[in-house]
Parts: sequence; C-alpha cells; structure tokens
Amino acid sequence: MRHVSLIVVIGLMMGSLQARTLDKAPPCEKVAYPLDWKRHNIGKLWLVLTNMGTIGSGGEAGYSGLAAEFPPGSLEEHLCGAGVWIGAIVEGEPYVTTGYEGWEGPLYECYPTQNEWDTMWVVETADMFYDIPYWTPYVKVSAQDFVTRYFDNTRLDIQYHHPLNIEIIQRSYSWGYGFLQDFIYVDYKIINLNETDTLHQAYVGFFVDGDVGRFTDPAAGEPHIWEDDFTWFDPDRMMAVIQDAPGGPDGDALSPLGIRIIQTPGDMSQLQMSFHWYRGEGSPKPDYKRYEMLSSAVIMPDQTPEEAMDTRFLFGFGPFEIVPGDTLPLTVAVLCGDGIMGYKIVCRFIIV
Ligand SMILES: [Ca+2]
Ligand SMILES: [Ca+2]
Ligand SMILES: [Ca+2]
Repeated sequence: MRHVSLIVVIGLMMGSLQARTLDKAPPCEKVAYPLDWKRHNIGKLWLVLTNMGTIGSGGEAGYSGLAAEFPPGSLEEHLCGAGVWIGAIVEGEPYVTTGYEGWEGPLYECYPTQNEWDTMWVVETADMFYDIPYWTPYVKVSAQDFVTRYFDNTRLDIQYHHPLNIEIIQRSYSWGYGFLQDFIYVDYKIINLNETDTLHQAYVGFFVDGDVGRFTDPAAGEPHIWEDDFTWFDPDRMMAVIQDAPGGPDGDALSPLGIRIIQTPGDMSQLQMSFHWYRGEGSPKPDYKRYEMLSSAVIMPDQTPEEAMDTRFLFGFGPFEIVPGDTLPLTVAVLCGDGIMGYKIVCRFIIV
C-alpha cells in the first residue's frame, strides 16, 4: 500500500518546478523530463515498466491502473510498486540508488535525460530499423521489446540522494505463447560513469511492494487486497516471491509474483544473496542502512500465511566490482503462473 510523506511530495514538486524553470531554453513546451511508461500486454502478465527504474509503479510517469495484472481482464493485481536498487562503496562510503522505494522515500532517484527521444522505445516489428541513439542498430529479441535508459545523476535536487553516477540501460521483453506468457525478462546494463571512482562491493537489489489479490473496484482500492500477503524465498532458484494468503478481504488470488535472477557475470553459484521482508514502517533509511540490508547475506525465514500482512521485500545480490566506464549486465525474470502449481511449473521451464 502506498504511503507518501508530505515532505517528500513537496520536495518532488519543488524539484519539478525548479527543473521547469531551468528548462526554458528548449524550443517547445516539453516536460522537464520525458517520463514514460509502457505495459507488456502480449502474454498473460500485463506488467508496467517505466524509464525511471520502476516496475509497476508508474505514477510519476503518468500511469494509473493495474501494475501487474495476471491473467488479463481478471482485475488480479500483484504489485503496488517495485524497483531496481544499486548499492556500492565509493571512497569508503556506502550509497544506494533506489529506483523505487515505497515508504520512507525518496520514492524515485532515477530519471531519463531531457532529450525527447529518451522515452521508452517499443520494438515489435522485426524488419524495421530502430535508431536508438545508445543502442544502434537495435535488433529485437522477443515479440514485444521495451528499451529505455535512465541515470541516477539526472536530478541533483532530490533530498537525501547521493548519486553513484550510473547509467542504466533497461530492456524488457515478452512473448505471447506457451509458458513464455507467464513471465517478463528484464535486462539491465549498469554503467559506471565515474572517471576515477570504482563502484566497490556493488550489490543489485529489487525492492518489491507486492499487493496480491483480486480487485472488484481497482480505482477505489476495494477490497483491501494488500492486507493478507506473505513472502518467501527459494535460494536454489534465486527467487523471491510474494503470494496472497487464502481467504481474507480478497478471497483467494490465482497467482503469486516472483523476481528471479536469470543471469549475472561470474560464477552465479558464488553470488551472495539477501532477503528481507518488512512492513512499511520497517523500511531502511538512510543509505547506509539500505546498503547493509542489500549486502547482509541474511536470508530471513519465509513469512507464513498466518503472518500475512501488507508486506514488502528487498532481494539483494552481489558483490560486483564496476570500474570506471565498465558495464555490469544482468537479467531477471518477473514471474506469475496459473496457481502455485502452475507457478512452480513455469519456474522449472524457464531458461536460466
Ligand atoms: Ca492479498
Ligand atoms: Ca487472500
Ligand atoms: Ca504490500
């Protein structure tokens, strides 16, 4: 469930106003940043992504509606909001860039540039040439590719935000047949833009505030689907999952939602993973606490259905060393399935 502090809202408004004042030079009345969202709608998981590092949470990019509906038309929601986090040690200090954080804020720390083409590119036709300035020529890989990029140093007016100086190129892709319909792959290329600073002991994380259940009235938020969810971790599959408990205000949801590591550089069996679940009030802040959680190597015991609540989790993995100019590439999958058995079958077939 969303919780936005007034201070953060005012801060964002002021940031936006300042940015607009500075943005008088460009020829047309464009917005300060070309924030954008797109929704995968070719398979059974209709998932929204943005050019801000968020998964599902498209509010600032102008999206309102279901964030992760499975199956289409069911009104079964799975996400309040999620986002990629990158933490690293720079000159001895830990910093974390948060694509989305749903409670303490800053809610968003990643933005595209002001170039009008820095929106989300939709690539659905094989024989077209897509002149994506930072990825050309672009060759499509699925039935529906979305390509975008953002930076953690576009906006320097975000309170409490200390940029790592990274660029992230993001590509999500999906298909519309067989078990491939049940998940979306997301590639990230995390580029260290610093001239001299290596990002030491870097960890990547996914913060997921899942709200899982079937709405009757999504606009009114009825019923309160978020009140009876629980999270669990599968270390063998390198996957963190949120699931609806049976009964409760929203009855029985069909599908859980999981985030699974598919590919990283190096020996994946040596990855150090962490998994924490908590209520909104338990959200880590400031950056050094976020970094501690990302890098802790602690796997909390699974939450039981009896412990179901409005829960959220942080799933971290690393470490990586990213030298100046270098790129850390990785791939995750966002998964749903036809019931918990269907979900486990999808996990068995997914390509790792
Ligand atoms: Ca629920
Ligand atoms: Ca339920
Ligand atoms: Ca939740």
